[in-house]
Amino acid sequence: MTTTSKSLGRSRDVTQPLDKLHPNETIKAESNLLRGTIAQGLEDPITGGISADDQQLLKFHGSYQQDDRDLRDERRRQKLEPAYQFMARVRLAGGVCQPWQWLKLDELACRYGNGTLRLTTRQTFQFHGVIKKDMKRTIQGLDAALLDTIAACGDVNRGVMCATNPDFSAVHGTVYELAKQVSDHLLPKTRAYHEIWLDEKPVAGSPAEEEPIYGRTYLPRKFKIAFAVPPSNDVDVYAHDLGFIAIREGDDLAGFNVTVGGGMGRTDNEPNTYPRLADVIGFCRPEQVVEVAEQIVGIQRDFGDRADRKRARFKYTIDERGLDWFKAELTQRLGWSLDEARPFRFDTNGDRYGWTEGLGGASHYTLFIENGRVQDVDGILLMTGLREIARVHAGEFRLTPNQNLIIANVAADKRPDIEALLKTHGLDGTQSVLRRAAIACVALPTCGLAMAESERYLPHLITRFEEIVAECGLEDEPITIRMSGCPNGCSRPYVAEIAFTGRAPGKYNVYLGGGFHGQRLNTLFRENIGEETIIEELGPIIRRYAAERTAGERFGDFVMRAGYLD
Ligand code: SRM
Ligand code: SF4
Repeated sequence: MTTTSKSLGRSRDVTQPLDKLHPNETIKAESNLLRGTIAQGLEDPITGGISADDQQLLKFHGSYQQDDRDLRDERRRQKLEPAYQFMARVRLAGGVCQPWQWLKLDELACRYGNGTLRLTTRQTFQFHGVIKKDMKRTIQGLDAALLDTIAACGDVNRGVMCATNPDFSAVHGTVYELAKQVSDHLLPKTRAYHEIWLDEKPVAGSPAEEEPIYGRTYLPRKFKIAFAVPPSNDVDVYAHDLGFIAIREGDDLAGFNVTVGGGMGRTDNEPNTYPRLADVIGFCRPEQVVEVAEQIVGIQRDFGDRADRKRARFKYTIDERGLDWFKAELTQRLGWSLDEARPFRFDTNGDRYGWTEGLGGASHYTLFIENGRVQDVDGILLMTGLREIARVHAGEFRLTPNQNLIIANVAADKRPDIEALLKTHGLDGTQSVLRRAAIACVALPTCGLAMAESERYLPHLITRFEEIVAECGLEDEPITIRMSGCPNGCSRPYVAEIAFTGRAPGKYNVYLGGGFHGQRLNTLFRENIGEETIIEELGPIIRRYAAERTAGERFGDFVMRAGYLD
């Protein structure tokens, strides 16, 4: 069997025998453009799950079948099938949503999910714990809020990220519009989503459906795009398959430096999988962005590894064939060359908290949300407080790549109301600088790939580190700490100054020395260690940093200079 795909303005045939490729290629090719038997599986009352093939296709619809891992052993003992449930991820370019949409998301999470909303490291919402019979209602509820989950997961371009703080510069709005345009342009064209979830009926006699950008086997693997606006690298632009770094000329947007080949995922003990920082390959003008994105996606579609999914990300296509090959291929497809990359400077990949003054008299409040989980717990009434804020807020909400939330464009006359609501619900922010610079992936109990806790454990570990930094006077020093429950790196740990990746329950690999603004990968420091050893190993390094750092020296830079990683 062969697959055919076309790209804008030209057509390219890819001839690959499916039996030599990863089985997922056959599932995609034979899915009738992502329909499979998902619709039938949703109707099947015998099981709370769907078939294995449909689980692969479901990802393209923005959802994963999961099971509650806290209940796994007990259910097995009782000879019951696992407690199947679904995660649904909203596609939200640049992380912007309106207060009325927030209210709808909140309502859906309470009615069909586990009563929490999860803000992700790619600026969107996830629902957890939706059972099969409620999946359709959840997606229809999103549709009513003008939201969807199309291509939020799967082997396609995912939701496009965009620098968050709207007050950084006048160009921010233009960059956000471009991010949205790229996100929309690269959406799959199949009507499968509308038919399965929204009951759209296929129109009799309409021409055969096509996927003009992807072809019917889509991409070899997921593909991720981010837009950064210096000096903030909040999107961690070097961690994405494709990145655009805004370059300003005065108050105007001149264009973008283009970055390619970033990615975090790795597998322990498989050295041919590794995190990679993206390379800056040149500069394009704003009106060229969509074309550049489409052609780069086309290169990955045609040359990415479709046999070995562990090597199927774009970063490996680039390393296999070389950056020079890639640039020549891109130039040939574009019919023109990128210009020389232009100078730029990042200073952080973190968020600024509290109130900031925006352009045109509006202000913005960046609210810390520990590990992105919106819920009411221990006197911090995030879920309730944000619901109340959404009821009075006239601006918009912006989700940050650090799993936080900006209550954006607050008009001067509304600010006292928002301030009062933040206070009454315990959201006016007293966390340490260290805690605010930390992020953790979801991991247990929902993530099927987690080897150790992350979201549920990092807050406790941070408390241990808070004691150390307080003791040596580093309370005001933001050291980036990121934890992932497995080496896949959903919290982008490999660019953190201190990172933990799960190896087994209670055991982590420890990485040190990432660049403060995401510009340098960290290095493995210790393997498979538990909490007490972590504290014993890292405590003295932090104390020495407090005593010996030079002016302005970041923790990651110090660790390198002091020779801990030699
Ligand atoms: Fe991720 C798989 C959660 C951002 C790299 N990621 C998963 C799954 C779907 C587990 C699975 O495949 O069964 C996780 C669902 C857990 C759950 O219960 O919700 C999951 N990833 C997340 C989120 C929710 C983490 C978070 O705490 O915010 C993030 C959702 C982002 C979004 O809104 O789209 C999330 N994942 C990332 C990032 C960060 C980024 O993109 O900026 C990465 C590293 C960058 C990259 O892709 O290289 C990332 N996730 C992975 C990988 C490793 C991919 C690889 O190249 O090897 C996997 C595993 C896979 O794809 O096989 C994965
Ligand atoms: Fe799951 Fe691993 Fe991603 Fe954490 S890093 S959410 S454990 S896949």
